[in-house]
Formats: sequence, structure tokens, C-alpha cells
Amino acid sequence: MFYWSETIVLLWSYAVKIASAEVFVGGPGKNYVTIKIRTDEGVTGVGDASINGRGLLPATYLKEYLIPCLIGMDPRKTEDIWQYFYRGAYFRRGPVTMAAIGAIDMALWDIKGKIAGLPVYQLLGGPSRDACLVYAHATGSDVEALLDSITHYQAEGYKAIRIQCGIPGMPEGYGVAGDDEDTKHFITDFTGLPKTEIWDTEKYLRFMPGVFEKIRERFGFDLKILHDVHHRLRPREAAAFAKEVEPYRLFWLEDPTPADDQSALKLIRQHSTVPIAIGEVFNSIWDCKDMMEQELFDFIRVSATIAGGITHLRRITDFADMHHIRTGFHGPPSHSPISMAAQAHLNRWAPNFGIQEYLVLGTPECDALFPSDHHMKNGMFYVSDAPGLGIDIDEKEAKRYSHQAHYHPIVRLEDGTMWNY
Ligand code: GCO
Ligand code: MG
Repeated sequence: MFYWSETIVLLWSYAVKIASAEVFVGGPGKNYVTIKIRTDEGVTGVGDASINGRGLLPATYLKEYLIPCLIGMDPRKTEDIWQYFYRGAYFRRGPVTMAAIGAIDMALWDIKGKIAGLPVYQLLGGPSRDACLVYAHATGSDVEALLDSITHYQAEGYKAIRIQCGIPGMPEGYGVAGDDEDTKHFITDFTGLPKTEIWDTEKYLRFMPGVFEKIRERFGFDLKILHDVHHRLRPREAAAFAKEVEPYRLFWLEDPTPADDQSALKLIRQHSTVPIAIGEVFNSIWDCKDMMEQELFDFIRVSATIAGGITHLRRITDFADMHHIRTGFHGPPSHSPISMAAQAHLNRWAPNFGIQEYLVLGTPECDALFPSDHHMKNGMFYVSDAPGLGIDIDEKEAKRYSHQAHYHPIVRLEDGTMWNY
């Protein structure tokens, strides 16, 4: 008599080892850093270690330090391997270390799913929803252009839209796409040495509330509106701004003030109930554990790449859930489709899922490099039901690309003082 359970146990009990791992750097307009791990049975898994502006660092960390230790390990031991590379580093944490660990972790979950014959979300605990809400990125050099951009994304079916607007008297602002081919997709790191952007807080604080008012006048209150302040305000300024924009019922106000100071958000919480999203720069739970325990924000923005992969994001998600915090993972265009796929599985499982960032870059070159059957429809993301992550890297396509030096802009105040990008 044929018993499935015995077959699964048989499958699960046989020895399997990691036989090789290869790192690919580059991609269409981005320095994606991708690892592809192979077992001695020929099962493969992929992971993303892309860090905007610092692409070669995680690639070197993987090739020189982690991959030599990985060969021969059992790929199913995702937790033990994560602990081996986290605790074994001695000098722990940091985006480069955690991106390298994260990429290996994503690839091992991919392999685990393929061995088990299940999509990763089933291994995490099964689906809590059929599809996951994503948000698009509307931008405009002035309010009218921004309103047109919002109309465009609403017509594409998006229910949630992030808005970034040019500020009169400030030639460039964060997240405002250019008009030319290069920057129309609002890319986040540019070829060539860092370009300088000028920032004036007063001009921003005076102008932005009126932008939200015009958006609500035109589109009403059903549309979920998000806005990224991008670390530009001091805590007092952020508290005053968060209080002033309360009437516009934002879905979230992101990175209002730099989070190096874990107590910085307290002042905002004392003055405003606007939902706060923070965490795309965090690379482990230790960067935000105290803030989460004090419930100083509402959405955690970590990414599977920078914050240590599926294993660590699951840990952060569960801890956040204990403190009424929902997920709002960081995503494309800052991370590769592989990291997006890993997060899509976490999003499908997480009981405290909030929203997923997703700029549809979807260029034919990107789809050719990372074939998958995940899909988007009406502003909702449907994760693949294929075993594992449901995405791959086409190794032939990957050979077309190599590392191109990219930098984030730097930001100065009008008097030349360095400020936060
Ligand atoms: C976002 C982020 C990005 C960052 C980028 C830096 O909300 O998507 O703030 O736009 O600027 O990830 O590399
Ligand atoms: Mg952001």
C-alpha cells in the first residue's frame, strides 16, 4: 500500500548537501546581486543580496567568506545555518552582513520548498489571504503633474499610492521622477559619482499639507495615500508636521525622522495619531526591538535582503504582531524581484500583513533575467504556487550584465550643510 506520509518522511530523511553556489552581479539598470545555490541532487535555490550603491560588498562577502563554509551543509537546516553565519561573524549585523546572510537564507527556503513540493508560504503556516495589497509610486514635479500621475495609477487599479511632489524653490526632491528616460521610473541610485540635491525643510513643511488637501479634494478619502518624508525632519519638526497632516488621513507617513535615535519617534507619538512607517534601513530586530515594544510606529518596513532573509523577517513579523504593528516591507525598485518573491510568500502568510511596496519595473529585460509566474492585478500581488519561491535567475541572461558603479545622491541644505538623503 502506497502511503504519502512514508514517502514524505523518506524524502525528508535522506541526506542532501549543498554542492555549489554562484554569485551574479548586475542587471538592467541595477546592480542586482544574486546567489544561486545547488544541492548534490541538482535542486537549486536563489536569493537576493542587492544593496543600492554598494553592490560589490555583499557579493564579496558571499564569495570570500560565506560560500566556502556553506559547501557540504544540509540546505534544509535554514535556522541553524542562519545562526551559524549570524553568531559566527563575531562582528555582527550591518547591511552587508545581513544581506549576504539574507540571500543564502532565501535560496535555502527556495530549496526547502522544492524538496517538500510546496510554495514557501505553505511552509510558513499557509495562506492568510489570497492576494496582497501593494502600493504604486506617483510623483510629479508640481501638484498638477502629481495629480495626473495619481490618476494614471488609479486607472491601473491601484488602491494604494505613494505620493512624492516637487517643492517650489527646491529644484529636486526625494522620490520625484525626472522627465527623461533614465529617471522617469524614479530610480534610487544613479551611475557616476554622487549627485548633490538641495533640501529646505521650511519650504517642504509649508508646501506639503496643501498637496494632501488637493489630493483629497480630487480623489476623496477611499484612496490609500502614503508619503515618504525620507529621514529629512528633526523630531520636533516631524511631530508638528504629523499633527498638521492628520485631517488628510494618510495610510502612512514614512521615515519622518532618522531612526538612528530609537527614542526620536516618541515626540511624534505624543502629538499625532498619523500612522508611522519605519525600518527600511534596519538590518535586524535589534535596530527596532525597543521602538516596537513601546509601539512607537505602525508599519515595519524591513526587507528580506537587508534584514537577513525569510528566517529573520518571520521573527521580526511575529514580534511586531505582539505590538499591533503590521508589515509594510520595503521593495522594488530598491530590491530585486527575488527579494520581492521572498516577501510575497511572507505577505501571504503573515497574520499582521499591512501592505507591500512594489514599483512595477517589469521591463522585458528584468522579466527575462528573473523568470517567474508571480503576477499583479488591480493593485494586488498574487504569489506563485510553484514549489519554493517561484522565481529563478536565467544564468545565460545574467552573463549579459556586470557591476556598474552607482551612488545614491547626497543632500545638502541651502547653506551647504550636509543633510540626510
Ligand atoms: C522607499 C525607499 C527608497 C530608498 C532607496 C535607497 O521608500 O522605497 O525610501 O526610495 O531611497 O531604497 O536605496
Ligand atoms: Mg522609504
